[in-house]
Amino acid sequence: MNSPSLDKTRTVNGYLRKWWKESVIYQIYPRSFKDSNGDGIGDLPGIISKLDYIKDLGVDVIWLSPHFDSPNADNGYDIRDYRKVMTEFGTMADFDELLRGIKQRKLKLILDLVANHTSDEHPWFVASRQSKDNPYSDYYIWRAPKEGREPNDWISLFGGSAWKKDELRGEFYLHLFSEKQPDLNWDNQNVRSEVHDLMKFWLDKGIDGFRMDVIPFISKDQTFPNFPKSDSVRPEYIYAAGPKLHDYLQEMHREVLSKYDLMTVGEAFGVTLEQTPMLVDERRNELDMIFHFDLVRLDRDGWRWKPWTLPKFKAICKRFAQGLDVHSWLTVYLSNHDSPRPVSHFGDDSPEYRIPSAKMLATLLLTSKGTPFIYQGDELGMTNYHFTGIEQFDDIEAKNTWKAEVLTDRVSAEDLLDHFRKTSRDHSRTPMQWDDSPNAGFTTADKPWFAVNPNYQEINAKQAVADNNSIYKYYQALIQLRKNTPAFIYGDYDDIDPEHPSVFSYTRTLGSESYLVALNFSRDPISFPLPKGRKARSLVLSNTTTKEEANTELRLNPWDARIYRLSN
Ligand code: ISL
Ligand code: CA
Repeated sequence: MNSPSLDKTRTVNGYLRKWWKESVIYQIYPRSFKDSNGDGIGDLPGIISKLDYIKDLGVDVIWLSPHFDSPNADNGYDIRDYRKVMTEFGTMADFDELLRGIKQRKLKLILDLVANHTSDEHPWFVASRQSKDNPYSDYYIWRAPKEGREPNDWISLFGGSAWKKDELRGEFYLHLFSEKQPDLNWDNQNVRSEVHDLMKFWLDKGIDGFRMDVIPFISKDQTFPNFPKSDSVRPEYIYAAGPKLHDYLQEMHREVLSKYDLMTVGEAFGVTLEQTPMLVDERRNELDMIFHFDLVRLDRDGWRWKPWTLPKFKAICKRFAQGLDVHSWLTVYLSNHDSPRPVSHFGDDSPEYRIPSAKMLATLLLTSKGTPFIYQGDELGMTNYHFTGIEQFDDIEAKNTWKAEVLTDRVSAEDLLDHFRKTSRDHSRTPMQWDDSPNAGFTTADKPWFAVNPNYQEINAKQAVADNNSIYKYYQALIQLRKNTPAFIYGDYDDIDPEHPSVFSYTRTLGSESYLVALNFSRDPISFPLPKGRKARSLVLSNTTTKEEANTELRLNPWDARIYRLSN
């Protein structure tokens, strides 16, 4: 923490100080980050070559999406060998050099623990399906057919049934994701010990923690009742409410997490705000923080897109910023490798407003309450990709949904494509745009593994780093401001005008320090009255050249973002 006012204190505003509460985290999806050997696929040496770029942005921690050996049915979220680097990404020596480079730059590294399931090519599953009485038979969840059918009506989050009949073993196995991602049986103590051991393998190399993939799903009610009749409950809320989740996380804390100075963030698809303290209250010794999905999926109904409003967006932000006590910490994110690009999702990716709206969203991300996560390329204002046909998609979720919905004539191809154009995970997986050379400098190969967004000529890191008015430079300024302003980290949050249809304005207050953030989520110029008795004094930062020192009202330009220091 750079701020001198915090140097010596152990608690701030009632919160215990922790390095991960004061950090800004940058997520790398290695497949799409940087290719170093011309095979069209991102790799670890490619990341090493860009560590200075990451360091210069001002972030503190890198979250690396899975780099482990995988057949890539789900781009690495289907692990075949937890102790081997995926061949396309390089070698263990490359990993060791990456970690050295990260440490040398005083950065930290967290890895992606995918332990709810493995690849079906993992040796454990290969053995498990051989018979019902070998040491690995119960590493996964097998059930006999029920009247010749699947054991219950659970569905895969990638479409279709969550049960697959294995002809060799003659039973069904559970897969909450693709058939190539069989769920591990966490009720089996041997499975839990195996996971603890693989965690220690990487922790003993010196990594600084884990992002834990769908960790709330690891415990299942193994009587496997059908879904509750009311079809209003989405499957992820059932899957995230297993009976022994907290036992297993507390055991993991005892056996592994408590032995290292690390941070953990659970991907909590299907966990509500009300359930959050059960997972992250520091007195429970489970996880440090979790990712919620309420905000990034406020416009989603399963794979379908639905309209959203800013008051709804703000209500979610307020609920989370005010809904936890000092013993629970939050994350803040607008995107990751599973979501569309923020400037296309929540901003305005038109040529005229892409830059101000991307900066406006960055202002929200970096002045909100909770540890901010930046996804690779968002610091450049990278946009969604203009998909025109299903053959352009790579994501197994898109392909499986297409099979389950279009090939069964339940939905028209055009209808599904309309939704995918707004919601697909593939939007965030187009290669990082480094410069205006062929394939955006991502690879020297003629054909990268996935299409490069053709707008790389004007949207790329080389241009951004050289342009003082770039989104990248604005992210740098915001990150520095956040680090030097404890009020943005530990300060109280208050929404100034929850019902305003286009302006999002809130204060962050810590003791006598109070800041007002005003964000115009529209193309309309708006006069925004300040709250009675509050005067916006000095303008600290803005995404435009305005110098407006406001007293009673702000005249906001389209997609304007302003940060003012308030005087009480
Ligand atoms: O699209 C989704 C569900 O329909 C996503 O929200 C995502 O699948 C879910 O949040 C779980 O994501 C994690 O686990 C998946 C993997 O495909 C995602 O990339 C990962 O982030 C299975 O490992
Ligand atoms: Ca490569």
